[in-house]
Amino acid sequence: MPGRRPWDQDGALPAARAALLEARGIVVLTGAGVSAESGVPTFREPGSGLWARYRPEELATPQAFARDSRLVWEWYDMRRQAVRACAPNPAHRALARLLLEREDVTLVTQNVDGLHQRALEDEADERAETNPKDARTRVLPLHGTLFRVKCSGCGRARDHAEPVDTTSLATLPRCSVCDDLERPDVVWFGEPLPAVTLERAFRAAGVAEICLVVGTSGQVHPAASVATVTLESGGRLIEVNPHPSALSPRAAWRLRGPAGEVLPRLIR
Ligand code: BV8
Ligand code: ZN
Repeated sequence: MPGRRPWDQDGALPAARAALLEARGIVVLTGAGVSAESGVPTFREPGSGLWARYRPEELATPQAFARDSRLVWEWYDMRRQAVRACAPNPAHRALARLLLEREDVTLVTQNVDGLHQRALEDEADERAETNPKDARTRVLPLHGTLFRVKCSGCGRARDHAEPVDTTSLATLPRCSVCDDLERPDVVWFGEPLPAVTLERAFRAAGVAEICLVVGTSGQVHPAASVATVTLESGGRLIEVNPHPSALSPRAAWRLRGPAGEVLPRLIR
């Protein structure tokens, strides 16, 4: 067929589109791949610089922060600056439209870049008639956000987006209440996910007829098991990913293309 995208050879896209339209209840699970076309490097595709030298599993841990807070903050400050220079891509915008148009859609993300939230504000600004307040509550950031910090001592959290001077321990952010070191308010390996957020994600997944899995290798738990909850309650998976993932074998439709191209066509 003329103009067919390489990733839509087997005609899975129209079938997946129909399933999405007919579904009562949709849960979306996204990972780093949904932000790839915004220029945010994913975890497992070798980037450049600091990232290539260290495995995220080595830096995104409480042990790494206790051992070398300066180095961990250097990695996070680099990522914050990288993300600040990025914009939501058509994949984020398509998912924001889905959230605004359907109250039975919940977006569960593993990403800490805040791009889904920015896309939702951008889409809502362009469509004055919608009420983004409700949609905002249906975006569940399982692993926290780069743009908040919390005290490693007393736990006090606050929004924080300005650059951090990571040249020495003495210039890292400190809590104004107990003076302990502040850390990025993200969930590190070995740390529990925010219980209420995770419970809401599992509840939405349990009543969803479709789980739309976008841009995740599906290797990190318990996030990846959001998809399993939908399957176990009789729902089906649609996967959008140029490559196979740990969830691919259980997907009813596999759309092997970049999210920025596929999602605007899947969610028209
Ligand atoms: C916990 C925040 C317990 C920080 C992150 C053995 C077996 C099972 C589990 C474990 C195990 N050993 C340890 C565990 C538990 C561990 C875990 O799952 N480890 C994995 C590595 C095996 N999990 C934990 O530690 C969790 N906590 O279990 O606590 C507990 C309970 C109670 C009390 C105390 C303790 C915490 C996990 C959260 C870690 N934090 N992020 C930060 O970001 O800095 S994880 C981080 O990595 C992300 O958030 C995300 O979850 C993960 C990255 O995965 P992806 O998003 O999938 O990205 P990836 O690069 O892997 O893949 C990108 C995909 O995109 C690819 O498939 C690619 O093909 C695709 N793609 C590329 N381009 C595009 C695209 N797709 C579409 N379009 C494109 N253009
Ligand atoms: Zn404190």
